Amino acid sequence: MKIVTRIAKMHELSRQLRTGGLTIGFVPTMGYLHDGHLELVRRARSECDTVVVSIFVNPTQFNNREDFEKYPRDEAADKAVLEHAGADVLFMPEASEVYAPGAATTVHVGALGDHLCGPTRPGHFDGVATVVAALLNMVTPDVAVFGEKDWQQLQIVRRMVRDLHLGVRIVGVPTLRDADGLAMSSRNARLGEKERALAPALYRALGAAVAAYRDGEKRSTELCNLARAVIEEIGEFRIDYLELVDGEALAPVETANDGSVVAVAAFLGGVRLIDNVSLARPQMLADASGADIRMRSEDAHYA
Ligand code: PAJ
Repeated sequence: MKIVTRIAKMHELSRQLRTGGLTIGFVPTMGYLHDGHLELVRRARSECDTVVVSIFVNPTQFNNREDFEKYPRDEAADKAVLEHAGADVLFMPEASEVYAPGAATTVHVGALGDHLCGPTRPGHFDGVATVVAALLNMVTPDVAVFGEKDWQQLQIVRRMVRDLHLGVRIVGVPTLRDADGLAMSSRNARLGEKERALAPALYRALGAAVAAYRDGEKRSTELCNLARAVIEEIGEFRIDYLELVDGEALAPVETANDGSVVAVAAFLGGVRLIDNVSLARPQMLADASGADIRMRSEDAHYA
């Protein structure tokens, strides 16, 4: 695996690969890699001849200095894991080069940034879109792979690529979960033992909404109340939002349909966790009590 840190080198390498007739699949990350990230790497590998993974903890998408500094990092482990996963290039640009002195141009994402995580994280999605646009220009991939775990981010990236004609194909990958249903996340490492045991309630809550929708309940308020009750029963969460939204426009909907997504963000022991599930293609079956959670393999591999 090649390690590249300079942007000019990355440009040169991409040019060489393309001249050699090879396609490039790109997986942008902030490191502290887990199996969810590796699923993206596997997908990039299945789509393209070469796989570039970037690790860059992007300062402009954090809402405060402390959250940025506390973000977990483990460069040595990440390198080993990527080597093992068969990534061809690890791209780790320096913040001083990504944001050169005097850098002033940003991407503003518009209305998609106003919903869900937007109100609690002002400027976050502009920071994400700006760095993703910059990384896409550095790597110039044919395909870029993102996780559905960050549903809003995925929709925003898709829209940006379309609006700015960036000429890259965006591929979304279903959320990878631990056996108890908790969506894998670098932030899970910050949960204490007790919180870690409680955290899967988020997934059970989404499961309760999905189960009710399948049983014919279409009223958004009812579906959200059912999900909210599962989380509130635990007593340890502070819910930021729990909403049923249109899967593309991200605006709340009153009546659920197959294009709806139920999404949640909640604080648990100082850690902000997010999760979501699409009503049309739920990855799980769960009853309202959470007693019956099974991964459905045919759902786990939709395109
Ligand atoms: P990061 O949180 O490191 O996530 C990198 C990619 O991995 C994102 O596309 C995310 O959706 C995906 N991912 C995370 N957990 C996942 C899971 N459990 N299953 C499937 N995919 C998962 O998202 C970012 O970094 C940054 O915002 C970034 C796009 C790199 C821009 O800085």
